[in-house]
Amino acid sequence: MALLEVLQFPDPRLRRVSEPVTNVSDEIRRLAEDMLETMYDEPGIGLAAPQVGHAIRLVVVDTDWTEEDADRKPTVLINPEIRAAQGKITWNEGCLSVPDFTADVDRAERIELHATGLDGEVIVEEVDGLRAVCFQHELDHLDGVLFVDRLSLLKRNLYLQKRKKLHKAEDLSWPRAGERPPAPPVKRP
Ligand code: K1U
Ligand code: ZN
Repeated sequence: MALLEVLQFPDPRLRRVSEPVTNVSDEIRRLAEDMLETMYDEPGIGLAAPQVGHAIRLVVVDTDWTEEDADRKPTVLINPEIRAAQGKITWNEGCLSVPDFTADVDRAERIELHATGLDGEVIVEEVDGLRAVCFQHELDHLDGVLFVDRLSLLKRNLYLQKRKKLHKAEDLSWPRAGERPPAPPVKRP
């Protein structure tokens, strides 16, 4: 098993629409295992394949686990689809690809999700609350949608400004300890 790099906004690979999985190969099984390891390590309650650079419709979730509770109930979803949705819920969401930012997002309160499991079994889940929110967040990733896209323009701009400030602060502290300072500019004759 291996820890994978989680792509960060604004990486354009997060914006691709993912392709369905047509064959559950050993490679897909290994990727699902690595995604689960990465999700628990980050830590997170979900992870979609595009977040680790694979434009395929594969998602892992575990909405029950906590860092103190070793009891893990991972779910691997291949080609997941939301077949029914009801109600409205507002949830304060985060995203492993959008660090240092959370915001309230409106989602369907209750959904019916259909998918295939790693052994080819049909998965049908009728869920609400955090699990319903997490499924909708992860399925958005498969269509290149991030939770910041679901915010008002005002809130999204607040995030972009915060991000700019953070990056400026990082730039000012460069070069970091141990790093070589930049070469002086080349003088023209
Ligand atoms: O897809 C992702 O980026 C993962 C994301 C999923 C998610 C969180 C909240 C609402 C909807 C979807 C995360 O897991 S962010 C981290 C997080 O919420 C969390 C981490 C550890 C314990 C509990 C929650
Ligand atoms: Zn996310």
